[in-house]
Amino acid sequence: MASLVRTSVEAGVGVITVDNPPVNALSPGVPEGILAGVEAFVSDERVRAIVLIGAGRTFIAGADIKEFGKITSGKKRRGPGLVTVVHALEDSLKPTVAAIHGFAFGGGLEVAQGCHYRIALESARVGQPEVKLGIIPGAQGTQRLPRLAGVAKALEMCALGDPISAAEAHRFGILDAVVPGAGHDDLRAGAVRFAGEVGDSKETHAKVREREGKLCSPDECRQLCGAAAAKVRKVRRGHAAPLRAIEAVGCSVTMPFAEGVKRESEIFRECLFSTQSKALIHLFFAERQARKIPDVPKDTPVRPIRAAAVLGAGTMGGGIAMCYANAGIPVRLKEVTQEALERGMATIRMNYERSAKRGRFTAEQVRERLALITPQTTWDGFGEADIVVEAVFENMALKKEVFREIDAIARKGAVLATNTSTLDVDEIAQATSRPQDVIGHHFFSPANIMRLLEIVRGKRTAKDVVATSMMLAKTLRKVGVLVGNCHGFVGNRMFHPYRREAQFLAEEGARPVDIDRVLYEFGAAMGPLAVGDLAGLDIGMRVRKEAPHLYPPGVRRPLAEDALCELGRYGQKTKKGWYTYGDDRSRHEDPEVDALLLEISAANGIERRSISDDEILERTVFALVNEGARILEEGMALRSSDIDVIYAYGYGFPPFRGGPMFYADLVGLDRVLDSVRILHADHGHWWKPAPLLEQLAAEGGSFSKWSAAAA
Ligand code: ZOZ
Ligand code: NAD
Repeated sequence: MASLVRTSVEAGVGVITVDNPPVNALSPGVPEGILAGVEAFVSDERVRAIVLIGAGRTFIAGADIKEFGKITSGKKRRGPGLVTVVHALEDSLKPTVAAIHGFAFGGGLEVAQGCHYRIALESARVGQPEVKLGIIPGAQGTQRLPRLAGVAKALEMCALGDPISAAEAHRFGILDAVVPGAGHDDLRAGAVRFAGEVGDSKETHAKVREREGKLCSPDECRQLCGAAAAKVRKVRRGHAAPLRAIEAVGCSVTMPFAEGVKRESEIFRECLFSTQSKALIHLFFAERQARKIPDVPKDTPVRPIRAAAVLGAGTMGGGIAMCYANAGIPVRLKEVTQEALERGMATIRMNYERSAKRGRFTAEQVRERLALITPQTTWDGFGEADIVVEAVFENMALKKEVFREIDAIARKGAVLATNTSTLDVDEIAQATSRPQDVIGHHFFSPANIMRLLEIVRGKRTAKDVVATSMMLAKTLRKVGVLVGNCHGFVGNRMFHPYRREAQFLAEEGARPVDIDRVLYEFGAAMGPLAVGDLAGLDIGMRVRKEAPHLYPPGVRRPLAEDALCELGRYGQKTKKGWYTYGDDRSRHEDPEVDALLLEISAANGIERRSISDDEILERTVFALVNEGARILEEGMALRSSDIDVIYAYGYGFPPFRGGPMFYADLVGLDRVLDSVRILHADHGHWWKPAPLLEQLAAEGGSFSKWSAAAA
C-alpha cells in the first residue's frame, strides 16, 4: 500500500507523489496514502506548503473503475472515501497545490479541486468524463467546478464529459498557472517553486467550496441548464447520466454547498446502480480488452508503418487515405483513370473543407493533410510503401488480379491489406506469393469518421502482421477488433439477419416507419430500414445475388428490397427507397412502398397482421444475438465483448445498452432463448437457436463470462 503513494520534502515543500501505474487511478491505498501524506505534512515543521503530483505518465486518471463493480455487487470498499481526501486537502492549514501532467480526470480533477491551487504542463488535459461511464462526478466536482469555472463551463464539462486542454482550463480559472517546459521534472520543479511562494505569502488560501464569485443567478442557471439539457438530448440521446449531471451542477446555484454535495452523492449512487452505467463500464473495459490477442503477446514485434499506399479512390479508398494523412503518414492514392482520381480527390477536399468549417481542423492542418496524399494513376512509390491497402470494387476476380499486381510490386515485408466487406481473405491471399503478409482491414463508411476497424485474420496471416494492424488501428485513432475470416466477418454477418428480419416484419404488416421508430427509441442511431436507404439498397441486392448460398432453396428470403430496387428505389442516392427523401434529406413515408408491401404479401401468401413494438424489437435484436452466439462458438470473435465493441463503434448500437451480447446477458439468456424458440416455431429455419445460446441458457451462464478457451 505504502508504495502507491510516496512523500518527500524538497526546499521546505512536502511532495506527495501518487505512483499507481499505469494511470494513477484512485485504487484502494491511494486515497489512504494521500490522506496520510497531508496529515503528516500539516504537522511537519519543515514543510510550509504541500504539492500533490503523479509519477509516470499522468496525474490521476480518476477513480479505479474496477472498484465500481465491487460496490454495486455489495462488496463494499473500505477505507476513507475520496471526499475525505478532498476535504483534507482543502482544510489543510498549509497551502496545497495540485501539479498536473497527463490527465486529471474524474476523481483526479476532484482531488485537484480540493487543493488551494492547480498548476499544469501545457500538454495536460483535465475533464469530468464520468458521464461516459453512465455516472456523474461523485466527489463534489459538480459543486466545486462551477465555483471555479462558472456554471456554463461546468455544465458542458460534466454533461458532455469531453476533456479540455490546459490552456482552456487556465482561461476558465480551473488552473492557476500553466508551467513552462514539457517534462515531468519541469512540472515538479515549477510546482515546488510555486508552492514555496504561496507558502511564504501572507495571503489566505481560498477554499474552492467557499468561492461564490462565478456562480450565476438562479434564473440564469435555469436557462443554462435548460440549454445544456436540450443539447445533450440531441448529442447524447438516450443517455441518462448527462441529464443527471446537469441536475447536480444546477444544485451548486440553488442550494448551499453542503446540501448540493448531498444531492450530488444521491444522484451519483442512483447512476452507479443503473444498468446504463453497467453497460458503459462494460464497454470501457471491452474496448481495451479487444486489444489483447491471446496468441499474439503484447511484446510481438511490429512492422513500422511510415508510408502507405491505397488502391481505389472511391467512397472507401478516399476515406482510408484521409485516415493515414490525419495520422501524419504519407499516402499514395492510385486510381485507374484520371477522371476517377479527380473525383476521389474532390471528395477528399470537400470532406476536409467541411471539417474545417466545423472547426475540427484549421486551414493550415487541412493543407498539411492534403499535402500528405499523393494522387496518381501509376504504381510510383508503391514499392516503398510499408502497407498497401486495396479498396477497389467488391469483386473477387478483380481483387485477385489487383493482389497479383501488388505482389509483384510491393516491397518484401510490406503489409498487404484488403478492405473487402464480405469476400474470403484467404482466397485473396492465395493470389499472392506471400499470404502471411495479407490481412483484412475492414473500415466503415465514412472511413475517416467511423471509429471501428475490423481486422480480419486469414489462415496464414503472420502474427506480427496482426500485431502491426492492432498497433496501426491505434495510430489511426480507430478501435481495432480482430475477427475471423467468414462471410461478412462479424459485423456484417450479424447485420444481415438483423436487416432480414426488418424486411420480413414489413412484409408481415409492420409499417416501415414503426420498425425504424422502435429501434430508434431503443437508442440506435438509425432504424434498420433507414440505414438500408443510407447505404444503398442495391448493395444488399448485389450481396444476395453474389452469395446465393445465403438463401438455400425452400427457405424464406426477403423480397421487399429487391422489389424496391426493381423500381429504381436504391435509397437516398435515388431519393427513393423505403422512404422518399426531400432535397434536404428529410424522410417521408411513401404510399407506393405500402402498396408494394401489400402486393408482396399477397403474391407470396404472407399473412399480414398487426405487429407490436415488442415483437419488432425482439425479432431484430435477438436476430443479432442468435447470430452473435454462432460467431462466438465458431471462434470468429475472440470474446463476446469484442462483438459489443463492433456494434457500438461500427453500427450505432446504443452504447448505454452495452452492445447486443451484453444486452442479451442483461435480459437473461433463458428469456432470450424462450423468445428464440417461439420465433423458431412460428417462422422456422432462420430462428434455429444457436447451440451456444442453448448451452448457456441451460447452465444459467452468460456470453460475457463464457470463454472459448475454457469450453
Ligand atoms: O484510460 C484513459 C481513460 O480515459 N480512462 C478513464 C478515465 C475516467 O473515466 N476517469 C473517471 C473515472 S470515474 C471517477 O473518477 C468518478 C469518481 O471519482 C467518483 C468518486 C466517488 C466515489 C464514491 C464511491 C461510493 C486515459 C485517457 C486515462 C489513458 O488513455 P490511454 O489510451 O493512454 O490508456 P488506456 O486507456 O489503454 O489505459 C491503460 C490501462 O489503464 C486502465 N485504466 C485507465 N483508466 C482507468 C483504468 N483502470 C481503472 N480505472 C481507471 N480510471 C485501462 O483499462 C488500461 O488497462 P489495461 O489492462 O488494458 O492496460
Ligand atoms: P467505390 O465504387 O466507391 O470505389 C471503388 C473504386 O475503385 C472506384 O473509384 C474504381 O475506379 C476503383 N478501382 C477499380 N479497379 C481499380 C484498380 N484496379 N486500381 C485502382 N482503382 C480501382 O467502392 P467502395 O464503396 O469504396 O468500396 C470499395 C471496397 O470497400 C469494396 O471492397 C467494398 O466492399 C468495401 N467496403 C465498402 C463500404 C461502403 O460502405 N461503401 C464499407 C466497407 C467496405
